[in-house]
Amino acid sequence: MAVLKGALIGCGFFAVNQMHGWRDAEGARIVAICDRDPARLRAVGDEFGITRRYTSAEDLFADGGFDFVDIATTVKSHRSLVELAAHNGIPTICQKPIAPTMEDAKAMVAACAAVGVPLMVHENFRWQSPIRAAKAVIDSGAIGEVFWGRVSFRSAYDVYSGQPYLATGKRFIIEDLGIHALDIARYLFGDATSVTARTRRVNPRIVGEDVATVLLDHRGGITSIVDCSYATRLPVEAFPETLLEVDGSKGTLRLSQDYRLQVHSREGTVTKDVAPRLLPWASPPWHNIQESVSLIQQHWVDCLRTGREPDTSGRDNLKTFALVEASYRSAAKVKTVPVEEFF
Ligand code: NAD
Ligand code: 89V
Repeated sequence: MAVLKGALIGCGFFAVNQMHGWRDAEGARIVAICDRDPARLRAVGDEFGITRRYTSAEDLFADGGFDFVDIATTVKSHRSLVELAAHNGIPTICQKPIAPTMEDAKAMVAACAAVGVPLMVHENFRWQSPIRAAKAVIDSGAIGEVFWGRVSFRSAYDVYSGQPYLATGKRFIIEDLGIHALDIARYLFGDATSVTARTRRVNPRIVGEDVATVLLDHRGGITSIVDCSYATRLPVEAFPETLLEVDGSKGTLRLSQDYRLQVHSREGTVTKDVAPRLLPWASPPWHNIQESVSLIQQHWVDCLRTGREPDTSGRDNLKTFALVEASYRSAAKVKTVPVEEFF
């Protein structure tokens, strides 16, 4: 099968991971890059040996010569770039969060559906190997029928130095990080029907909320808690680990710091090291996220080749984004919000 050719738009902080992931991917390679900032364009082009370089996405699409586009810009530009890709009939990956509003997100999904091009949101946290190891335990039935869960991300890591825009937005932790944890909750416990959330800003130097606690009611009757914080000073910094607690009718599962997966069931208690691989280009503590970038990008290639809908398609991701919107509405109104309000 011919190798798929990709173009990447947005050569910033995170795109470097995506470029490494594409270099490792089987069946795809990046042939063109675009960034409106010439310095960033040059840095990524030189590092990865890409000679086709554009400062305008319109010029990139006009020249064409690629089978898919990977949009790695920040959220404000997502809708216009995805619509541009749809207009050009190009299968598209878009970084999370899909959009600033549900209205934009739905318009993007509709634009791609109207012309029949696949859209995948780069929602990579569910692709982290420790999370997948936990999912495999749940699916094996070892802990019985799940009735309660917790997805937790608590840290005091300085995310603002690498991603300064995170300190300036009205919305912060739910939109940027909680979105991953909410997606993991859907992945493990099924779709949610209502949301009760509380938020708070602890760091006075940022604009948005840096602490959020969300209670979710899931369709199958599971209750879960998603909690995230960038104001939590722990004896051992946990960034960027997502920790899990899952209770079932026959046992329990705990994914704790340092990637320890403990499964307690009638057969006894087993603790396993489920640390992610350290890819040659990765650097701890980011290697967990970096590995998931490679995995989700390979998933995209495999889906594109077989005509399968990606697990985190735009259509699927509307259900995760609705939880983000519902969390903000719930926190603002101090009441429980049905997720159906967003559909
Ligand atoms: P960044 O600001 O460092 O990089 C964005 C780049 O896009 C910049 O170089 C900017 O010049 C370029 N750009 C913006 N609009 C453009 C346009 N219309 N045309 C061409 N270039 C344009 O941001 P970042 O930290 O790399 O984040 C990018 C995206 O990745 C965000 O959506 C963020 O939420 C997401 N992200 C995801 C993860 C993850 O684990 N999935 C981690 C970090 C960031
Ligand atoms: O995933 C993200 O978007 C990142 C980080 C993991 C640092 O929060 O902003």
